[in-house]
Amino acid sequence: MNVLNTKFATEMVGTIANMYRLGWNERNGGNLTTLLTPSEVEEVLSPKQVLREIPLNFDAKPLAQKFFMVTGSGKYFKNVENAPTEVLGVVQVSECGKKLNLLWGLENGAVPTSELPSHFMSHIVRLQQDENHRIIMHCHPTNLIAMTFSHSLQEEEITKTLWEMSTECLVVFPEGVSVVPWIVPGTNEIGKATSAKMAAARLVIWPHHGIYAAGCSLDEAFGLIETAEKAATIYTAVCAQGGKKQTITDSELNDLGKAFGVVPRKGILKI
Ligand code: 2HA
Ligand code: ZN
Repeated sequence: MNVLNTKFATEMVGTIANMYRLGWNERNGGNLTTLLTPSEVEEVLSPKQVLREIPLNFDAKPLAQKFFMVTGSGKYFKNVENAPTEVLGVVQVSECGKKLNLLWGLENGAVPTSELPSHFMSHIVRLQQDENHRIIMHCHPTNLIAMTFSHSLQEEEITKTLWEMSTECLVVFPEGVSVVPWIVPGTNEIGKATSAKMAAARLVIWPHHGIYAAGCSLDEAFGLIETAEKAATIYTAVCAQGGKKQTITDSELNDLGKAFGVVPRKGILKI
């Protein structure tokens, strides 16, 4: 079997194509990394057949020997269906955690996403929360980014607004959204800030830039961003229509949490 026929590659290509069509990934915007199981990889690749070694400038030791499918730096999500072997790669983190062994893809000298520090540091933190964790997804959804200009960046306030904009939000992300300060992308610094927030929430907003999501599956990470961006889109329309005349009350949001068996992030609902 060929890598491109595997379930993980097919799902990755399909998800990336959907992200592009939703307008979340203009040009080379956004990146996606998926933790693969050894059996998924070893069905189609030999970890001994290393095509290239790629140095890392941060410590990925907690991920030593783990396999990932990653998007390439500077690659366009738009092109994933036509050029999957250039846009995507399969890598294994070396034993020492200081380099990657490229096993497949990233053709023509491509390297993994410039946001690898944020991805790998977030994978490390999410695996501590949930052993089934698999996905880190980053993209640039328009209305969420717009809200980082027009709305308070305080986590409790932006979470509350998103919860109010659509009944499903509190059920989908009861832990709310976290926000990091504006930091230069691609740096270890933004990686540290993002992963620190990932301890408590699967959604982390990068003001004036985009959003990060974590999940145990591509559907979970995609669904988190899709739901938050839908709420942000409703917020945009509500503002354009002149603002709220009524809303879902805190006590109704609390009832919602109880009905669906989720615990809303503390300090947001005043009940
Ligand atoms: O270039 O989205 O954050 C890809 C990005 C950087
Ligand atoms: Zn970005």
